[in-house]
Amino acid sequence: MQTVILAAGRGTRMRPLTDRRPKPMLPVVDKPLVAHTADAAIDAGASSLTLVVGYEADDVRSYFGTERGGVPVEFAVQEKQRGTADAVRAAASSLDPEEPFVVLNGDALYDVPSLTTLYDGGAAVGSYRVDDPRSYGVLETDSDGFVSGVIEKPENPPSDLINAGAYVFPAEAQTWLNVAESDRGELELTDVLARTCDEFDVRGVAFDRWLDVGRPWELLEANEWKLGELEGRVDGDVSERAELDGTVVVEEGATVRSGVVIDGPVLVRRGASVGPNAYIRGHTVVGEDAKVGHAVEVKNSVLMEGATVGHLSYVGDSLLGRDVNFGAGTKVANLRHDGEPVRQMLKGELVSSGRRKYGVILGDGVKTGINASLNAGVRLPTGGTVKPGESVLYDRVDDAPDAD
Ligand code: TTP
Repeated sequence: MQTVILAAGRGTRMRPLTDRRPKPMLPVVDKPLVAHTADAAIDAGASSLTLVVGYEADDVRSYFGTERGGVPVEFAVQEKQRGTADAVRAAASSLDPEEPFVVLNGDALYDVPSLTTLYDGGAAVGSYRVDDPRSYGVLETDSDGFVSGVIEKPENPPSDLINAGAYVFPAEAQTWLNVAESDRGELELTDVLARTCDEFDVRGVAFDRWLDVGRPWELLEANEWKLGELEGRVDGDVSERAELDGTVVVEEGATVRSGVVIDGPVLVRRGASVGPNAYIRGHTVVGEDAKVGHAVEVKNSVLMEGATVGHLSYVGDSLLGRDVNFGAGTKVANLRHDGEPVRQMLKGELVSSGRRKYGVILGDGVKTGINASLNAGVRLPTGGTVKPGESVLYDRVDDAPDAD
């Protein structure tokens, strides 16, 4: 089925990681987030892909080109983020008007068997079961078990199934995309869904596994999910005096030196170097050309391309942007003394990450001086610096709207 993937988001909640790349291009294990969406769609039965791009569109275009997994890929530009219905409208000219179509959010991970069930049939909406659905769009069903609508942030939720941003629309819906602006000033795809529910039987397909990747800790979760699916292999150069346990992938062109201990699942990408005498554990990605040096411990973290943690440092539960450089002895805190979930600033508010262990989120090119210490939940802006011996207790990213 022809498939539209929405990837025009700015990803403001992912700041500072999205300062220089769109959220769908953030790395999840060995490929960008949106490539996982696209590949799941292809496995589930997509016959063509139209990616709706906007912010930093060229990044997405150059990654995908014109074909993926035997399926043609096209791009549609949404100049301004005016809402999800507007995004699909931008893609309409590349759709066959006589055929139904699938729409997927390009910043979510979907399990393939559930997505296949979504593709195998008529109009449908994907959903996911959560304990407390009150802050989401919640699915309502009629007496025949079909979806009758989605209610946004209800005080008394009609079900525990939330809208997972995955839809099969009938061909007719291509002409229903000119919806009115919602209260929050956007053109919403859920309004198109509402009309589809009025005129068609809409299946609710509950996904076994699904993850919306909107906030930095969800990028960690996304990497945890996909690292868990890796099969171990060593194509790179690993010293016989290194110890690899659990699932470990060392890509061709990567080096693991003497005295290193790696407890998987861990991915060491091409061009990366680890050791000597380093300890990597938990769900960790050492990105392309990244370096983890002597006496460094890295736990449950993502080191993006070219990040360097040279010596005597600790990195836990953290996201390090491209070309971050740690001075010797830089330490990351990832736990509160009171054991409560670590909080992080997000669009000007302090919010709970829900994680007891959560470290730092560092923009591309951050540099720390020797013996810097970074407090749990702190974000540092792209290109930011930390003085030798400095203790960074509070967030330093500007979340003002004009920082866009
Ligand atoms: P959101 O996660 O709501 O928006 P975002 O990705 O810009 O993130 P943030 O709120 O942090 O700034 O978007 C959901 C999906 O829809 C996501 O895949 C991006 C996509 N989208 C568009 O393509 N165009 C749009 O106009 C909007 C609102 C979203």
